[in-house]
Amino acid sequence: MSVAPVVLVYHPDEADAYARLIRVPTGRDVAIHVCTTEPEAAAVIGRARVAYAWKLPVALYAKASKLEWLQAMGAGVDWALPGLPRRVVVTRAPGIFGPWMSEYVLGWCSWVTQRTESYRAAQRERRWIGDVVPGRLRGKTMTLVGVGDVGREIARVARAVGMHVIGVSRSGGRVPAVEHVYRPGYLGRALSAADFVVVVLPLTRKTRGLIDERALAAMRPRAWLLNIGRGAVVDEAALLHALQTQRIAGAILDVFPTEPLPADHPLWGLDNVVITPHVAGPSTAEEIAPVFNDNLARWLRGRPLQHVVDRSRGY
Ligand code: OXD
Repeated sequence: MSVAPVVLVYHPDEADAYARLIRVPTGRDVAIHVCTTEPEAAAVIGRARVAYAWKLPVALYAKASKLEWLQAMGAGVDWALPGLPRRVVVTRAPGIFGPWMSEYVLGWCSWVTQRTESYRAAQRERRWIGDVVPGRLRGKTMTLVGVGDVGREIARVARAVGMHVIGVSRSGGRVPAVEHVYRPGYLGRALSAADFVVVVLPLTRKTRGLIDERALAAMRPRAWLLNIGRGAVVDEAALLHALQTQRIAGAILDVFPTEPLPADHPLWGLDNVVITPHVAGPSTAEEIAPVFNDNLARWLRGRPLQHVVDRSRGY
């Protein structure tokens, strides 16, 4: 009698919701274990051949001797790779986060150009500020540092409102809706053209600290930086300095090297900074389920998985 392969579903808050949406192809069987804590997962990981997880504690890897495939529930996989045995295939969920993040980006860019803060402040004081007029996104330039599946969707939406879009990528290859894609060696040139710089890079050895003092110095003083990728891609001390000295106009920050951002962090106090708590691209069980279910069917049939992370690149 063959034993049903063990699938470990791990999420500290929503493991049940993810597990409930798993669809096993007719005629196949899997044993689904729902875990919300590390001790629960530790009791299963030694038998699990599949992990469907939100930030599976890496301490479990030492016991994961049967693990063959890890499906990440979030956008990034930087948490998953260090220490994970090479034989484990890691898969992502592309296509899910771009629509969320493009609304976030365009929303906050409009917040800047529409001078939302000024009108709201004036309203609180019952003041009619007819001399303050909004700007437009049309004709402004967005530089996307990172043009993977999320960056491409942001480019598409930004183009649709008439923005110029420039990109930076490892290969410098053409991307739809992006007027010019620069290689990292030309980062400064790409940044110097922007009204809005959007950092949407995964965290890898090559991207850590990429937006450093020099990169920030290349930005125009009226430009805004949006970071929705990973906090550590931006040199936080350099950014803080650029913001405090108004070297750049401001920043919209969703991600930070330390999360939650400590309450005494100086970024909280800056008027030209918007802080959101890592919410630009939320994961929902409903959206990730089809990606997982399609791969589960493939895995059960011994077929190649989709959206496999390139371990040498780190994304
Ligand atoms: C992440 C996410 O990977 O928010 O951090 O999805």
